[in-house]
Amino acid sequence: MLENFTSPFDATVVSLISGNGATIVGKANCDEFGMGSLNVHSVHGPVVNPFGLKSSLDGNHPAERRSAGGSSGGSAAAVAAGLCDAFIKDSALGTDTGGSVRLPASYCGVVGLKPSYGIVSRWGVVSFADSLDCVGVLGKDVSTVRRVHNVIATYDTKDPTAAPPRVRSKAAHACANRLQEIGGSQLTGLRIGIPQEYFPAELQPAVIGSTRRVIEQLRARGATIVPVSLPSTPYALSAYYVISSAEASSNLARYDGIEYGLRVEPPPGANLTKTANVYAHSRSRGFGTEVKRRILLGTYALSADAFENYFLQAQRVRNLIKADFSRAFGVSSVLDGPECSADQRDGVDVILHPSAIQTAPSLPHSIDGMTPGSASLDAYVQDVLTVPASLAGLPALSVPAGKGADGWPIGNMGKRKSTVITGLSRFLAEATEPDASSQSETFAPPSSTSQSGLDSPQVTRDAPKRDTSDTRSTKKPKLWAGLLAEGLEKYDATGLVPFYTEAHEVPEHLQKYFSQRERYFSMYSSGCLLDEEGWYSVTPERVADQIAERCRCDVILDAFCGVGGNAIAFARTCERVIALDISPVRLALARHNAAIYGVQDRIEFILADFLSFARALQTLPRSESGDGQPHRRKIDVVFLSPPWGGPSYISGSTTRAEALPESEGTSEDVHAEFSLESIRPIHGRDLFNVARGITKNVAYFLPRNANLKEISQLVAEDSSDGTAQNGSSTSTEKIEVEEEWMGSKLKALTCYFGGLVAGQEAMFDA
Ligand code: MGP
Ligand code: SAH
Repeated sequence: MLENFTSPFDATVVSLISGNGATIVGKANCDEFGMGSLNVHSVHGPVVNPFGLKSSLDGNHPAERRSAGGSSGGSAAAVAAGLCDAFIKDSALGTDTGGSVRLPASYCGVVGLKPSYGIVSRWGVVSFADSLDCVGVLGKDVSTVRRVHNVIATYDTKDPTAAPPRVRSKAAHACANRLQEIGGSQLTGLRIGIPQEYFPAELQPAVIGSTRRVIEQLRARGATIVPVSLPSTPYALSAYYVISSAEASSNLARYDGIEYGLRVEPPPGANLTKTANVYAHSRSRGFGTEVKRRILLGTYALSADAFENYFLQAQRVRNLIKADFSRAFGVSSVLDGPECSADQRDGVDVILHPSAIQTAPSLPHSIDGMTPGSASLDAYVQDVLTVPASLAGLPALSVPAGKGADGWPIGNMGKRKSTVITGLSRFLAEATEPDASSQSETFAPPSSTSQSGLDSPQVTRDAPKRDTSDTRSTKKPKLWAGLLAEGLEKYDATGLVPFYTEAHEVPEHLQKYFSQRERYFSMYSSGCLLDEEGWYSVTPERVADQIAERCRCDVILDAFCGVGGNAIAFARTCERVIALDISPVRLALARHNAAIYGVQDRIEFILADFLSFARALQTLPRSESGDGQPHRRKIDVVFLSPPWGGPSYISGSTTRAEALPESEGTSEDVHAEFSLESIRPIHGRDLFNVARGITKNVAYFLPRNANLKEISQLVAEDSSDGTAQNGSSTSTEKIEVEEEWMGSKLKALTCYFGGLVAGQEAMFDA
């Protein structure tokens, strides 16, 4: 799809390393769109693990073609082969969605780091699964990886999922304090957890042996080895493939052959009035088999029939996995938890386990010759030990840990509770020094061992417990107790996000919103659910009611549904609400919240990008042609409440001077003004024009510090009817700006256009 495409700009990570003196020596081979565990899904062919070639150089071994691991296999192979020796010698970047840096590191005998989610900017990185993708580092040794990591782990305002500076410094402090407690080169005080679930039957015996050696060395240096249990681990792989494929199916929708990438013209005579016909040819030819497989899997998981059983279930598993880690660490991740959720003294500092179930597998002679189903399943199983850290957003590092029975490298992995890797890397590097005394190759997993002197894990969990008693004679137990009343199960999103009832359960940065919960949803205590973005962007109920009153009509399009604050209010004043959002989780939360208000049946919740939706709408004929073909649905009002670029919107837009060249830019107020330029996903002015292409009746929810001059220019610049007026304010159309106050506090502005403005009612049906 992107074979002949050259990006017109560099990703932030590339600019950062170049700016710090690096020379980019080349782009490495990888699985197409990062999808694969063996690096065999690439137009350039598979990556061959250099270890097999190196060991043949002594003349005693034949060259062996084994996998370098995937998807960032090219980067790992390049480091292992010593091809990257500029800048910081022997390092390369890769991307890790479910193990794509750690697995190749393990197979190639190098160090691979997946930083915490959000620590390294994803801006400019081709997206696979937004909630999991991380840029990682591969290097010959731990100190190299640390140096590169320190250069690229920088806050980037261009990445909306970047961990904010507040979270970074909190993590750094927590880590520094803990390291001070441990102190010195001895590891006295360091608590290392060994998770019993990470020793599955498929693990090669030599991998167990090597892990055991590492554990013994760490213990000899004073570390305390603690068996831990992460009971949801067996469900992680399935949840990972559902979530990552669902996100991929949505992300890869952008490759339609229209704007960039491969374009294959439809054959002569094809019905071009159907947009899908136009896209299908490019997508069928441009994507490889594995990518298509995942798009189909993901699209299915998001379809109405499968959404509940697959997508929502996978999200619940993800939360259970995060909770497992929080319990083992005795503290929640700084990325999403309150200060401390369990007894920290019982928690471990790091968790250690093998990186992969085996040494590098042999490369298949031909990918096409593999049985499609079994081949991909075999490949998917390779990720079994790496995906939990991805689902939980935790940092994880794979370091070489000796050789397997076949003489090939083994990796061991550590996960850390904090977002900073200093310390852990040192411990692991020291622990895996080559003078390791060899030990027996048999190892009983800690949970069942008495020889190792480890106690059985004492881990409790408050997640739903499975009833193991014989239930045949009794009524089937209810497995899931949701927040919604009986009969509404299909709308129930319980478990997707926590339902907070007490302030102490709420992460610090959400406290201010939690204290206003009944303003957002007066029925909050009946079980309303909000995720992080939902908390800081939901429209307070009374404000939403006021807007809904002004927007009374037959059909309203709520282009940015979020957790449903406005959609629920519109359902009370409009016949029909079409609610869009690109986040399946928020859409599920909105539907759940609507069910609490009893209005879920008046709202059509559609997982869609507003821009694509609007584009698709334009291509349909206005009225029914009688031949059963879809036609353009009449939409009376479009409501826009787009993302304002995060909770820091109030500090204004630094680029405002550019946005309005005629402004003086001197007074303090000017600096605090919010420019439409900061609206996501596109410039607020362009977003407005897209909405006006659907109807003139637009309500636009904007920050209280929005620049009024820019807003007034919207109608003058409106090019939706093809009569752009180049900013000359000749338009006679009026705009009404409503201030949304709550008590003595101005919360936001709603700007009304077209027939929604008093005195312009005639425009409503125009
Ligand atoms: P706020 O200023 O972040 O919160 O947002 P708060 O606590 O009400 O204000 P404070 O100054 O008293 O601390 C005010 C309101 O703006 C919120 O209640 C939301 O309705 C809305 N809002 C905030 N953000 C960041 C967004 C956003 O990104 N998109 C949309 N559509 N609305 C937002
Ligand atoms: N009015 C909503 C809040 C909207 S917040 C409420 O009261 O709950 C903005 C929402 O826009 C987020 O949920 C985000 O996922 C969604 N979004 C971002 N880009 C989008 C796009 N291109 N199309 C549709 N929705 C989008």
